[in-house]
Amino acid sequence: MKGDTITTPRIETKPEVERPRLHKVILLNDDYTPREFVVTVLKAEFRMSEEQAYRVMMTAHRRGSCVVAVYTKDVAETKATRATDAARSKGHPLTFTTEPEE
Ligand code: TYC
Repeated sequence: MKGDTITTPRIETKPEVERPRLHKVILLNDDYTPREFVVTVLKAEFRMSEEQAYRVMMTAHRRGSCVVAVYTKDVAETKATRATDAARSKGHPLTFTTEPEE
């Protein structure tokens, strides 16, 4: 009918939770771990292809470090520890660290 206006109540809602910050897994260069071993660990622990793993390894080799992937904090820490432990168990100093994304 004329003059009948249907209005929707406007309720302002504020998001109460924020997305958890993601954490980077970072590959560090060293002078001793064989390149092929770095590639093997990247493929096994981070499910990378040979080509991806080779590129990431070479970036760390040339620049000193390379971001491998980002995950939630727990997953990033677990993967970095597993990958570093895999290297230690073969006597290599290869190290993965984590850091929060901005
Ligand atoms: N720098 C190593 C070498 O010349 C290879 C290497 C690459 C090691 C990347 C670690 O994160 C790394 N044998």
